Parts: sequence; C-alpha cells; structure tokens
Amino acid sequence: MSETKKMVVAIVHDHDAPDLMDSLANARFQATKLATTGGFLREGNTTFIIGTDEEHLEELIDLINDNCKSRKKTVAPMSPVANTLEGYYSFPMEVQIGGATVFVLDVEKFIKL
Ligand code: 2BA
Repeated sequence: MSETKKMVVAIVHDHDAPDLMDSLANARFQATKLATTGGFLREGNTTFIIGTDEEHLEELIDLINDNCKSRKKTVAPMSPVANTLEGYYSFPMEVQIGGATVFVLDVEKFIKL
C-alpha cells in the first residue's frame, strides 16, 4: 500500500529561515525555500515547501515550531496596508507575527521525472 504524501507550505520570518533550513536538512526533510513578501506588512518573509509522508508530518510540524519564534512588530503610521487611501492608518499599530503560518495539503500525485 502506498504512503499518503503531504505537502507543507510554511511561511516563516526571514530570521528563522536559516536555522529551520539546517534543522530540516539534518532531519532529512527535502525542502524548497522561496523568498516571499507578506501582503499586510509588505516585508520579506520566507516560504518553505516541504514534501513528506503522513507518518513524518507531526515530526515536521514540531521541527517548524521549535525553530520559529513568535514576535511582535510595531508598524509605523501611514504604512501602505492597501492600495487605497482607506487602507492607510494614522497611528502605530502592534501586530503579532508567526511562529509560522503553516498549510498542510494532500498530495494527489508525486512524480519525479
Ligand atoms: P503579512 O501579510 O505581512 O502579515 C504580517 C502580520 O500582520 C500577520 O502575522 C498578522 O499578525 C498581521 N496582519 C495581517 N493581516 C492583518 C490585518 N488585515 N489586520 C491586522 N493585522 C494583520 P501572521 O498571521 O503570523 O502572518 C505572517 C505572514 O504569513 C503574513 O505576512 C503572510 O505573508 C502569511 N500569511 C498569513 N496568513 C496567511 C493566509 N491565510 N494565506 C496566505 N498567507 C498568509
């Protein structure tokens, strides 16, 4: 019987990305790292795409959790929250960022050509 494959998409803070990449490699998870930008803060973050078997999913989530710290950030007034004037705000605002934002997807097919 074939194992169920999962794809984990994890958006993490840039500062946590190198340690997470090292830990993934040490634990023999195969990962792809993308430079991405958050839609709200418009700042760089890092997105990992990690394919794994269902039986290793919990280990993988633990590993992401161990490496990604939650942090607070004060956003300056008048940041470009949206492209419209209504999206601008006039006072500093504190937002809580990550740990990590993690999506787990079922993989219908996994092919290496
Ligand atoms: P950003 O979109 O730059 O969001 C950074 C942080 O700003 C978020 O942290 C959240 O605390 C806050 N935030 C986002 N939208 C907000 C809003 N409309 N009003 C007030 N505060 C808001 P996280 O939730 O930890 O998200 C970190 C990054 O993960 C996001 O960066 C985005 O790149 C990604 N992300 C989060 N949720 C997502 C989702 N549902 N789909 C796709 N990407 C997501």
